[in-house]
Amino acid sequence: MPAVVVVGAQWGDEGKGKATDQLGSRVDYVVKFNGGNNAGHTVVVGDEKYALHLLPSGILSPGCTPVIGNGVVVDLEVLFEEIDGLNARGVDTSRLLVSASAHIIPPYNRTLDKVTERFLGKRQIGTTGRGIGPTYADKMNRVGIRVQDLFDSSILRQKVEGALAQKNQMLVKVFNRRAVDVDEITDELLSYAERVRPMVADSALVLNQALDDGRTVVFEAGQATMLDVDHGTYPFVTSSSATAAGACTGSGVGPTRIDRVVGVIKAYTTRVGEGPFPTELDDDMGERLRQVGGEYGTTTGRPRRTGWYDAVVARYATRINGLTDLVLTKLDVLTGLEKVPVCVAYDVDGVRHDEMPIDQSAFHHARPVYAELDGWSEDISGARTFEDLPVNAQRYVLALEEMSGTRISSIGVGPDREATIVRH
Ligand code: 2SA
Ligand code: GDP
Ligand code: MG
Repeated sequence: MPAVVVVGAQWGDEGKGKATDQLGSRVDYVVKFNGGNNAGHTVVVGDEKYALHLLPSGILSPGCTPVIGNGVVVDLEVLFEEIDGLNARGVDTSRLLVSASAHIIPPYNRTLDKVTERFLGKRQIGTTGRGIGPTYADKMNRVGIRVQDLFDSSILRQKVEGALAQKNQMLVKVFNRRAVDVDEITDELLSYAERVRPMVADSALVLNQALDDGRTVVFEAGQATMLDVDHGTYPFVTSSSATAAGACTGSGVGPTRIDRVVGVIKAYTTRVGEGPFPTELDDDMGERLRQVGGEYGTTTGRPRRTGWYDAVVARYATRINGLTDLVLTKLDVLTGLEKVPVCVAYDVDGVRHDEMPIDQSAFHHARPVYAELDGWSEDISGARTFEDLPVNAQRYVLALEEMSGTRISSIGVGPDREATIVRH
């Protein structure tokens, strides 16, 4: 399995961190290709729990080289906080590579993210407030600042000045804020230059050469299919390409080199932030899933919205990403339920839709059509083979596989690395 892309098949927090970490010992490079420190990946190793935001999950596997690709937006303060935090816990981060072309999240974009949300009022997105949207907007608007700009102070100053020419107008006139000082920002960014310099690489070259040499590379997505800027529930999305194709643009590795695309999917569904969510449960059952599943944001601590498994979303994710495998997670969270509803189609104003409606308004009106599957009461956290699962849990997995259109190659039955059933 030389080049494997790992993506979220729902609205994020499916357990991508654990899925990537599990491939760990067999992997030479783990590449983060989109997003920034809006991500939160929890990896549990024995008694130790790690919450990673900006760093790829491969950082925890000795011998694996973690790479921050060109498609990522980097908050330098957070980068070093995270590195220092891991070093203090004895994790070696010295192999980390950072693309020279990755964009930097300047401090003013954190401010703009938060004030824009406030300004949107009822139409707010529910962002993580980390400056992600404004930084990708700068990239597309060609006023972004890249890692390589840190090594030429006069170019850096010019770029900061260029970006602030527009932003200061907005901050002062629209948001009633103080103008940001060009020199202050330039000096702050320059203060990270020497520390970041040894990590900076032509990561596309490194990764392509690694694949030429037969090495294994995992491309780890942040966020998920339904949060992708093109294919998600726009405008309630993040600002990057979180689907499999993003692995190519965000790393500089061509699509012909990708061998497998793994979609990570929960046995139910969660979403953080605003936006449509057809199977959402606003009742005690929703609260039960939140409590048993520990559904609170890894980055912001926000309670996640919860609901049943949505096979329409699963089929959509299969199609958009060209999935070869699904990793089903958190099956253990459903233990103890008598019946488990699964959404098989939508009813949109009296019309049945077996596939995702083409327009957002219809999706906002979509009401789930449920199939009720039988639940199980036995503790499954110790199951390590498919046959160890109670028969109704087996049937649940097989039904999801059938409805979703991709083979389920592994099943998570607990947060630990070991709490996994590998089928293929
Ligand atoms: P942003 O900050 O611009 O990317 O926000 C835009 C939308 O994307 C959603 N988003 C996420 N959804 C789930 N998990 C994410 N990461 C953290 C986690 C979230 C947290 O792992 O728990 O801690 O709150 C993530 N990052 C972005 C976000 O909710 C907006 O809907
Ligand atoms: P990511 O953003 O996709 O990496 O997911 P998060 O780390 O934000 O959220 C997933 C949460 O589920 C984490 O707390 C994981 O430790 C936990 N987790 C992952 N797989 C399983 C599983 O199979 N069972 C249970 N109970 N928890 C899991
Ligand atoms: Mg997460």
